[in-house]
Amino acid sequence: MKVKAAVAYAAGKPLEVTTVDLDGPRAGEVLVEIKATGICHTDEFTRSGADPEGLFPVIFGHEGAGVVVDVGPGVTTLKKGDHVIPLYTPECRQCKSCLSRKTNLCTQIRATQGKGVMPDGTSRFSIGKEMIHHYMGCSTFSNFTVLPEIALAKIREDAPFDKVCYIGCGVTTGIGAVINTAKVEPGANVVVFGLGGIGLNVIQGARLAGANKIVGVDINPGRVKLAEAFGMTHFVNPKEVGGDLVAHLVNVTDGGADYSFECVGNVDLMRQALECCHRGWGVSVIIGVAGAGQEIKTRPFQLVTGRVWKGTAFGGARGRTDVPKIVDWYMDGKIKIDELITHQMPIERINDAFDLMHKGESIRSVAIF
Ligand code: NAD
Ligand code: AHE
Ligand code: ZN
Repeated sequence: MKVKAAVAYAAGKPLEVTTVDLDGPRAGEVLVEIKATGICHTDEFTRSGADPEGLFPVIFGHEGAGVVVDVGPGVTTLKKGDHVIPLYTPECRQCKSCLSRKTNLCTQIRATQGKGVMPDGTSRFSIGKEMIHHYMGCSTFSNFTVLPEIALAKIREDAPFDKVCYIGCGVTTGIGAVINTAKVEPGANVVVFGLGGIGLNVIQGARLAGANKIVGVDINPGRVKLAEAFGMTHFVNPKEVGGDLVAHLVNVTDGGADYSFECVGNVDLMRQALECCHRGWGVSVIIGVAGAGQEIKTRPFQLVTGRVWKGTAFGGARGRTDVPKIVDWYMDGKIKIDELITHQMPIERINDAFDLMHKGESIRSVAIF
């Protein structure tokens, strides 16, 4: 079938909205009509050329919501008409990782996903004779896409696509990092580096967990009002701190953060996030994705003296199990999403979303088909 998609032909170039050929679903696969998609900083990370796994030409997007329109042979858990959220972290419930109960990082299709193809090694997208890569197994910047059955969470039908698409990455990543990865307890002091689409969800997760001080760190003071509405109790702008930022944060948190979260993708901030943690027990969680070749460093003494460095992907969430519950939380008013979706545009104007991100004007942009 012919579909409408935003294609990235080369790193660093704007996307081009054009007509693409899409093959139907094969065994174990599902054809989904995407109704709305968020634009996450990770899309920009790969578009920019910083992603060592980046492949072109490609259809980006991994934060979508839509409706099942067809299923391939052998699909048993989904049917035409089901409402779904695509999962870049699938949940097969059979691989070593899923069965371990120690991680959400299902390994069933990770290798082919990283190569921009479906599990059988081929792409469903093409333009004429040219193959177009899938992205993170999702490619939600297309009005129709094909995914493996294990990479789709079935959600309730009254949930608005243009809001719950954000649960496909940012909401789940931020809240999940607090609840699943850090396991923040009531009364904890928390520091959040980066108050964008992920960091504000970390703040909302920390508030849900009953944290005491929730300290936000960002160089954009325009983030303060919204962050406070989401639960931030103290704001620190590194540009305004005279002297050492780590010492300042240790002071604000009465001896160091019980938990810190890096939500920017900057390796220098990752170090500061670890080092502002409390001696003996502070846990720092890396969420931000850093570019090819970059490395983190600290004095081993920081770990010898009890600080713990962790990371999280998709907030440690098991997508098919957890995503429908997070949709319920939103529908029941337990978590907020609408306020974070600052911009909406038709897919034809998707490049505006990247411009708004660069200018620091948006939290989340959502493109509508
Ligand atoms: P965003 O662009 O919405 O937000 C980034 C924020 O960081 C902005 O508010 C910006 O002002 C702030 N910032 C930039 N430089 C800073 C600095 N030096 N000090 C303090 N603040 C600074 O991005 P996002 O969508 O929230 O994504 C954040 C990061 O999380 C990205 O690296 C993204 O790739 C990553 N991410 C990871 C996962 C995961 O599963 N691990 C999931 C989603 C996103
Ligand atoms: N391709 C990058 C890694 C990017 C990365 O870490 N992605 C996160 C999700 S970010 C969502 O916005 C993730 O899920 N990682 C686990 C995985 O298996 O990719 C690189 O450095 O190669
Ligand atoms: Zn993302």
